[in-house]
Amino acid sequence: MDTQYILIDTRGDGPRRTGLITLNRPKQLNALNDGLMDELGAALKAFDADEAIGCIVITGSEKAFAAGADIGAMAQFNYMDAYKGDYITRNWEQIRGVRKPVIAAVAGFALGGGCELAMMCDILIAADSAKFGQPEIKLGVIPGAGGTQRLPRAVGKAKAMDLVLTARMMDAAEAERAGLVSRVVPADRLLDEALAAAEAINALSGPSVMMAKDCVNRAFESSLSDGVSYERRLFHALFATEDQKEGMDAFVNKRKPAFKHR
Ligand code: CO8
Repeated sequence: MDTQYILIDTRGDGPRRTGLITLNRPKQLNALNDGLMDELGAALKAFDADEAIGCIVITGSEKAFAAGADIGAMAQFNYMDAYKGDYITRNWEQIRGVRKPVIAAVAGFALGGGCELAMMCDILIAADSAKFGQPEIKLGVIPGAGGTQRLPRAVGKAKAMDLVLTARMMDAAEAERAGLVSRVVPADRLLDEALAAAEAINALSGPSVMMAKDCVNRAFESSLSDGVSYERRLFHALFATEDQKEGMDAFVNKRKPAFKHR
């Protein structure tokens, strides 16, 4: 796939590899324009469909994961431009359809749509240089790709209101304390840590990984009893897989499992 705004690569040498997507508009701090979002959507779809890929990592540059949607591209929009979604607002929810785990490896600015993109990922690993924020209010708008919904679910109402209403940035340590990110690592270790997490997931059973992701996401969409019941159904379903036989037999016989991802 020819790309202008992202770099696409694969990493790892096991039977399942990691799909690596690097946002690459460095001069604009990876501001998210239509071209970038189209390429990102297509790359995610291709990796999700590729049997040889177990996990996907999205990263940016040292200075910015992404400093938000492209403000220049939006500046002259009228209501119908925004509402019809032909530009800038299209393609933003592609990532939600990805069934394999997606890890965001965030260094530098993750602002506005950049923070929203990171929050759409399944695991968020931050460099100690990372800065998160939803500064849209300073532009006379509000977050438009889930920031007002995913941020309070991640950090609670108090901090979400603080960030969304004052537009202040939160550093990596505060983001970790608040529960927005799962780990903070030195900036020069960021990609290695994210790829190591991806490798660990690649070695596991594909069906159980996809169903685990599905179940955790369900926790945000359902009542506790519905979520637990959904989890129970998928737990039962995994007993129909070859990998469950292999995983449990390997444990009982004290050997390493060789998952077939079926
Ligand atoms: N859009 C376009 N260009 C940008 C953006 C952006 N979001 N952010 C930075 N740039 C450009 C700057 O214009 C500048 O370009 P140039 O060199 O040509 O002047 C270049 O990147 C470098 O930026 P700065 O010189 O400003 O660098 P600083 O280190 O001084 O500051 C900041 C870095 C603090 C990140 C600053 O650039 C900034 O505040 N950026 C804007 C952050 C922002 O407001 N983000 C929110 C955007 S709105 C949004 O994301 C809504 C998402 C809704 C999606 C809805 C989908 C359905």
